[in-house]
This record gives sequence, C-alpha cells and structure tokens, in this order.
Amino acid sequence: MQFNEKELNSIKELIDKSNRILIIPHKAPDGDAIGAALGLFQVFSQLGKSPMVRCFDEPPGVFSFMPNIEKVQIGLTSTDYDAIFIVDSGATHLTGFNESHPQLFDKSLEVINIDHHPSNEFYGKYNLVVTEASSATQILYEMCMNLDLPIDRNTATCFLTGIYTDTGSFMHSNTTPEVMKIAARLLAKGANLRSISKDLFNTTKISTMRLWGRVLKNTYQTTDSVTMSVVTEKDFEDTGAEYSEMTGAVDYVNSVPESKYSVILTERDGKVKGSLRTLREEVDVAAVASAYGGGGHTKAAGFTIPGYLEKEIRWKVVDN
Ligand SMILES: [Mn+2]
Repeated sequence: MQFNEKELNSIKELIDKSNRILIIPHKAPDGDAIGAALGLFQVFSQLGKSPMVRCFDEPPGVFSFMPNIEKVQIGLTSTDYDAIFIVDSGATHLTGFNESHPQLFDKSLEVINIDHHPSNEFYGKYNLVVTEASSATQILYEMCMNLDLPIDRNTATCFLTGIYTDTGSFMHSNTTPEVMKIAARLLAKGANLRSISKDLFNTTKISTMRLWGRVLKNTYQTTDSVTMSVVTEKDFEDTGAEYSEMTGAVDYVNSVPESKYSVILTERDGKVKGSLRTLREEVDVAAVASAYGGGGHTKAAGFTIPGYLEKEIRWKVVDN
C-alpha cells in the first residue's frame, strides 16, 4: 500500500506526543467502522495512552463479541483531545457530529481522517485516504506495520472484522491477493475468526428473517435487467426489525444471474434510501447513485433522498 510519506510521518509525530485520543466511527456503524475504532482503541491502550471511542449511534448487538465493545460511548460532549481519529467516514455528515461540532472539520483540531471511500472529502488536518484499500482496517493494519505499532490478538480480531465485513466475507471484487495476505497475518496474530464468521454471518434474528422475507417477496426485474426490491416503513413496523437488519439484503438480491445491477429502496423516517450493488465489470453503480446525489464504490454504492414510496400498479389493454 502506497502511503503519502509526509502525511504518515506527521501522524507518527502526533501519535507519539498525544495521550488523550478520541476515535470516532461513522454513525449506524458497520463492522469496518467499529473494527477500525476498537482496533485503534486497543493499539493506543497498549501504548499506555488514554483512548476513547465515541459514536453517534449505539453499535448493533451483533458486535458484542468484539473486544472492548462496552467502551464505546454514545454522543460527543467535548473535542478537547490531543488527537482525534475519524474512521471509515467519507463525508463529515456521516459522523453525525458535523452540526453539533463543526470545529471537527475546519482543520483547527488535530484530526486524522482514515478512510477508503473514493468520495472522501479530505476534511482532516491529516488524511490517510487510500481508495484501493478494501476497508479502513486494512489501512490501519498497514499504518501499524509502517509505524511499528503493536497488533495483539484483540486488535487482530478488530482489523479482520473490518476486512471480513467490507469484502463480504472475501466475495467482493475488492478481495485482492494483498487482502488475503493481511487476513492470513491477522489470523496468525490470533484473530478470532470463529466469532467473526459465526456472530456476523451465521446469526440471523427472527425479525431479520421476517424483514428479508418482505425484501424477497417484493423483488422484481425491470425490462432493462435491473433487479429491484422495496421495503416500506410498514415492513419495519410489521416485522419489528431495525434498519441495520437490512445489511446484506442487497447483496443477496444481487445474486440473480444476468442482472445488470441491483437496487433496494428503503423507506424510513420520510426518506428513501437506495442501496446498489453490481457484479458486472463494466457497470459503475457509484455513477448511478450520483445521479440521485449519492456515491460510493464502483461495485457498491447508495443514495438518500427525501420522500416516500408509493405503490405503482400498471394496467395494460390486451386483445381477446
Ligand atoms: Mn469501510
């Protein structure tokens, strides 16, 4: 992985002289955001520093196997820290703290932006943004190796969780030989693969089963080979599922053969969220999403627009 040497050295100097370190993952955190935050927490704890993780939302229960998950605090009260790491967040609003704490993003504080999204806004005073990286935790792994920071078994579990999540268990196109090598090294360092695969990928709550039932029932294919599904506010009410339980549904819908790409439209709190995936080499779903003000990666993207879903019934006249 090619780092900007100057940026990396500045980050090293900052880490060396910092004691109180704040770590912020994005809101509605996924395995990469939580893995990056708790991995860094463990690294800094091992160095004898005083790290703290603060997130806008509570981490979903599936992450309860992760070391130090109980240390994640909800909300932000102060920005008075020696250094502030913001991880896996391409845009300032994704932290949830952009309006309450705009000073995080005006480069007046020692903010380090660690991310792999091509749409990253470079809001940090320091920016370690590597768009070829599979995950934020892959960047952190490389950063730790470069700066000689300790990676123990807990950190290894956190970093592997991020890689596992963002590569869709090593099935997405971002699963490079490099990613496999890093995963192997993390396993050798004692990463708890059993918990990662069992708790994250082979555990399904009854509410998730029922929600996915709605997703599958509503799946259809458009005339131009786009596989679509919709989930309404009522589907969440009926099934008792949380929004986070949609994670992975679009990848499943994307498994229909000969599909150009797939989209799930989710209605929630007066907004419609679109999640897009493709397995096709020549299709760029980030470009599709950007037409709706969204963005992301070429093979996985999304957008959010204000509004509701309305069922459209089409009738046609046929000869008898
Ligand atoms: Mn990520």
